[in-house]
Amino acid sequence: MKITIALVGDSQVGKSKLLQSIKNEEAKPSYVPRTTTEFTINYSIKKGQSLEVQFYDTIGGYDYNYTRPKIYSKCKIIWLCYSITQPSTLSNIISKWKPEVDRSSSKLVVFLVGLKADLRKDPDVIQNLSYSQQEPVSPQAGIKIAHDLNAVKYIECSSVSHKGIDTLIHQSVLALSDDSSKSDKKSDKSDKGCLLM
Ligand SMILES: Nc1nc2c(ncn2[C@@H]2O[C@H](COP(=O)(O)OP(=O)(O)O)[C@@H](O)[C@H]2O)c(=O)[nH]1
Ligand SMILES: [Mg+2]
Repeated sequence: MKITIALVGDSQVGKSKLLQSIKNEEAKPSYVPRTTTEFTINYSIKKGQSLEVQFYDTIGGYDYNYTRPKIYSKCKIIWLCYSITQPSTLSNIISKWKPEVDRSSSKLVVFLVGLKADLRKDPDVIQNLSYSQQEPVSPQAGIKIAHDLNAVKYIECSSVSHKGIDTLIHQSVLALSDDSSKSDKKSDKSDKGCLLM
């Protein structure tokens, strides 16, 4: 079985860097891929059982409005990505990205992914946001929006500390694997599907 995942969200939220981390590439300091990229990894879900996970990066700009839906149509899972350091990127998930994904297909499994979690307590980030009476997005706000959007899970991660990334992939694989019906029933009872790293 192959699992296909597209990353969607505003520019600069950290989609490409997340994929770089997954690829385990030591990125050169200023290197960020400019084009839509795609790659596959073999993910080991448990001993003796691995499957292929294919990732599609997307570009948030207006110029790519026509190409993104073509990518969604190849995928089973969408990671709706926003930056915890920029509340407007979460608002745009609601106003722009989720509707765009929904127009493409109603069958996609959607995760809400909070990126740059390492910067939530960063003094510079907090100060810059305070100038416009804002603050970094709280876990509770992320959980609520994920719930409102009918996302399968809310997961936070950092491409710098690598926290949360394995959980994000693991939960995505679980959501489509044979065990998913069992584990979903379990998590429905316990935590409404939100995982915070
Ligand atoms: N501190 C921190 N910076 C990040 C993280 N992810 C991305 N960045 C930085 O945010 C900027 C935008 O990242 P990029 O992956 O190009 O965003 P994209 O436009 O969504 O693909 C780059 O300067 C990255 O180095 C993260 O998890 N933590
Ligand atoms: Mg990018």
